[in-house]
Amino acid sequence: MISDNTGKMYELARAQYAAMGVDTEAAMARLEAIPISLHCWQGDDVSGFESDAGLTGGGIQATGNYPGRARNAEELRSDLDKALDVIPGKHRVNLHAIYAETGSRKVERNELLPEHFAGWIDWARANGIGLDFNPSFFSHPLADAGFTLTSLDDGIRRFWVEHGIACRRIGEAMGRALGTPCINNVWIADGSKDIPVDRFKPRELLKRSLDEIFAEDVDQRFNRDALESKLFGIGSECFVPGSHEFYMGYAAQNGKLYCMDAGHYHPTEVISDKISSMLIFLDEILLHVSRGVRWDSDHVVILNDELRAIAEEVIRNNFESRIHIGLDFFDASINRVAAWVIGCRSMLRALLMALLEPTAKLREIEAAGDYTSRLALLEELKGMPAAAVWDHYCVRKGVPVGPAWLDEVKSYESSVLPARQ
Ligand code: RNT
Ligand code: ZN
Repeated sequence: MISDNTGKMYELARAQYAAMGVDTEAAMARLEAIPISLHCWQGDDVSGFESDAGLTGGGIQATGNYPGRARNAEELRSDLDKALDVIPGKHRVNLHAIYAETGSRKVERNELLPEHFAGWIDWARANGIGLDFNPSFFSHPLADAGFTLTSLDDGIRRFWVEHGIACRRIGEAMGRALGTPCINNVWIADGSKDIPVDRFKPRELLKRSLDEIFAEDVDQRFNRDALESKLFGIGSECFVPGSHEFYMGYAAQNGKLYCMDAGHYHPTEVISDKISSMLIFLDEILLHVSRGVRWDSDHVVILNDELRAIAEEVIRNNFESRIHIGLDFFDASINRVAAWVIGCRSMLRALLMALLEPTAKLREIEAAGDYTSRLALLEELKGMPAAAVWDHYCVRKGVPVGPAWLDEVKSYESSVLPARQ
């Protein structure tokens, strides 16, 4: 019944877009080819499986106590399966080192091996999805002092360098096993709460540590290194060595990917405006699409102006092959499976809306200096029936239309989550 209506609505929408020079079929075909990397850590509040302590330090925090947090890899994979079930298209999953499966044995982070991710790799292969990865430089006694790759203690710094090296080998194994490069993202929480005297030394150390990590030969076809900058964190308000300028310079000089997290800049700065600058100097970048509310709060991504602007930059410039899109938020106050679905479906809708824009025509108008028409058309476009195309896309992809996905997630919640007390 619903799909009958979506079919009719789609035909009307298709004609309306065609009259504007937009091919809705081509838009859906392009959307289908864009994977979104779903961050596993939304499923368990960034706890990981190493200990019961959960997220400690790192300057980040998941707030809320909604029941049903995944407590182990099977639960987390089952939750991810549910989310992926109601998201149209083929996507990816982004893991952190703290999601290793080491059985009953404690394995130090500098000793982690690909075999500790065999369960994840098998699962990804069975589902036909790619994996991305992140070394975990937080929630660990050797990170408690607030410095890892920038530690003045050479033993501590060495431990974390070894962790970085171990994780690149894991990323390479994932990429090789799954036939799609693993984007391996380094983010450290290092920094200081109050005003430091020496801002130079930690940055020298960070460069040295990264050089040591990347000196190891790892196959670029299977593992790509990314570096994520940050402005501040909880407890590192005054100084973060891994700043925007630091990693931008490092990435440009060393041919690495730069990772832009939407919450990691000054409050009025937006990553949508940075993409075109980055891709003048770098081959590829990684996005951590997030939603900061007043600060880097990691709220669930929604279809707001900045999300649309990010999608427009990707689509208008045909940057799909150079931009890896990952999500990064963690909200423990709502159903965690629903959080993934809301964020991912919003990201896809933003991309589809960008794909439904008559970009060539808008470019012509702009080049001719007709800014009146540009503004008028951009506003009129907001009233076009993109929702009808989205619903139809969902039907074609065999996922629930509109809010119907929520019923599925709710029934999963009532049948599966109560056992997790
Ligand atoms: C933290 C960074 C980082 C983390 C994850 C868990 O501010 O955004 O990407 O969210 O690595
Ligand atoms: Zn991030």
